[in-house]
Amino acid sequence: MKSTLLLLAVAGAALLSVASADASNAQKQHDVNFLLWKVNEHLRDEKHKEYAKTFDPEADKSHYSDNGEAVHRLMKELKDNRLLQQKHWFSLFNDRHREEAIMLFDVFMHCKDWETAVKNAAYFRDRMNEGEFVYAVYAAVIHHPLAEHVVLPPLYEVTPHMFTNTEVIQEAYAAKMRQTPTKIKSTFTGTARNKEQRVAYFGEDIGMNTHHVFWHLEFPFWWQDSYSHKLDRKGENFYWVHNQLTVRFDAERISNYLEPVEELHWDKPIHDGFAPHTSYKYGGAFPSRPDNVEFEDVDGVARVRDMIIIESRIRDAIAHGFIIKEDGSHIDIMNDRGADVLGDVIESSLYSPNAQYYGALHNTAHIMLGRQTDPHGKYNMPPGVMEHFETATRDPGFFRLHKYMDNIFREHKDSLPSYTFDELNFEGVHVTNVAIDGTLETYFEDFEYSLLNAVDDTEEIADVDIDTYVPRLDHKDFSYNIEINNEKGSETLATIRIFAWPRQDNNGVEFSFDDGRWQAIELDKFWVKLSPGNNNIVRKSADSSVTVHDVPSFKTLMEKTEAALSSGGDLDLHEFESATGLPNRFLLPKGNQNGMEFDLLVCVTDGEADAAMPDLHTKDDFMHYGVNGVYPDKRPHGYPFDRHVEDERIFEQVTNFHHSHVKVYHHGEHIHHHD
Ligand SMILES: [Cu+2]
Repeated sequence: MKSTLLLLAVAGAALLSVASADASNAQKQHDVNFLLWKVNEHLRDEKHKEYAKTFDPEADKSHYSDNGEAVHRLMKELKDNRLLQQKHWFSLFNDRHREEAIMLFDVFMHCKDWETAVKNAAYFRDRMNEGEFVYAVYAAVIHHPLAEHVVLPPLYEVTPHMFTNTEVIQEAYAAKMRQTPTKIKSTFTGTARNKEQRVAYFGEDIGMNTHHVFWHLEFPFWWQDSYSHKLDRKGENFYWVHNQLTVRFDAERISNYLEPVEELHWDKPIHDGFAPHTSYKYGGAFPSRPDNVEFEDVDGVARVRDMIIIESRIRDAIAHGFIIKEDGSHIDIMNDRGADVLGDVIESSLYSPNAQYYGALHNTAHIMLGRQTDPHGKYNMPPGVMEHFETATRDPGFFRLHKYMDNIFREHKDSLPSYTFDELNFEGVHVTNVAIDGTLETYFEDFEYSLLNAVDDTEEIADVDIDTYVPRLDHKDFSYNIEINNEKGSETLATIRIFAWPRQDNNGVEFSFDDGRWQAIELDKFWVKLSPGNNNIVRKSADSSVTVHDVPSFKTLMEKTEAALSSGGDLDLHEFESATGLPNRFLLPKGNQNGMEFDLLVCVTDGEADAAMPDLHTKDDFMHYGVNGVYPDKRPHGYPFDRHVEDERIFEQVTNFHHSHVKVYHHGEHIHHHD
């Protein structure tokens, strides 16, 4: 989601004046499509080819808002032959790789007009590592105001190796050699002997993986405000997006009769091993890890001891209620801002007030986990799945790591005072009934995507379709039917927050309210105007503001773009502009045959007091994880269940909340819609 606010506030007059002479949406979409199409091969667009050959990035510095500083820096690295070679793996967690990718991103961000950006992209695509190039283009399209309406093609069709099993990729290469159109079945990794396989559909879902990548692109840990603006509540968003992955994964586990994830401990073995069955396009297979590996120090990264020290410094800060800044002064965290500061500290991002002291618990832990197969670099293994946002959730270790960090956040949140009746009460507003129209029912459906960009080819031979199909969790459409009585006597702006959590654990033991609420899954959040008297609000599951819809396939995107270009018509891909958010398919946890019980909480709070911007009740696609310069909801993420519940009766006493029980069914049917 690109920001218009941001465009006005930061980019200023210079940008607006060139924007009028700017390329059309269809032209921009065409350029991005072709820059990312077959990214490991040569450029295919004639104009781009010409740019790559003849453009001199430093010839006219007036096209850059920094007078060509960023491009000069990158050109110097190129001329000095310091850049990572092509046809080599790329990892964001490799400091040098990341530095190079960001240098290119920095060039894009300083291009004052679209054409200059495209010329640079074509030029550097021919000369830089492909992984770095893709990363820089994705980050720039997300953050550059000039790319506001550009839709990024599905990442699993741009770099299919990062999403697809090795066996399937090998078959794709064979199909390409034979020039035979092929549809290949993909299955999840592991076997029935491994109970973790029961939830592999979650960690290996290509849409969920894309969501994870996109979130980290919207809120990069390497972000500096000088690129354009401050990322609002970045640290708190970090906590929340991973909290939601953690609690959702546990709900999937309970759906499949598995115990919730155990948190990771540095001084205990990593119980579950992992065989990724995934390979780099260049650089061989992702390393596997056997069961019950003891953590070892990783050369050049960290000692296990360092991790424990960093953790205890963070826990100390939580116990003290303040973070110590680099200059020795204190930041109070005993308030709603606390989680934001802690998020910056724990990830850590460049927003961390003291990375020297608190380290980078999350990022370092990702690398530590990723390297346990070859901690001393004896076997020259490439980075593990944990070192890529695309692949990290495939490893059950990911969820153990995030449970561990989530518990640190909980320690902080639980140290804050509970909400009181007066804080939660919305005087004169009563939720009188909540019903579900339709049934809460999930199923698996096969989904097809193209592997064309995985295989090598030549321009002379025409493409044949090479696709794979993979089962994905989805749910039937349903609506919430909410009755609200407004006694205020005038129109009232209200926020509606919908949460659900599993009623019982995998042994059938009921969760206490306080444990249940910490596992609250955010299903939706929206603003409405309540009329005086009775209001009947019907909210569709498809409209959930925490989810996004599937982006069209790369092929469809290209066809639509070319059709718009040749007819001179408009290209409106508005609904796909932001891919940050869980796939809507994942709104409901899988549930089970008997109906898995959930507590359903509908909370209506004061919209006037909550809203960080006007007219939220007229917007339907504002939310996700919040960018646009300002996060729309002033309340903390997870409100009102983010704090320790001292006395759950309060939640039954406030009439603006509604608590009921619902069941989510899964009948095991599997819908195939390929040939
Ligand atoms: Cu993450």
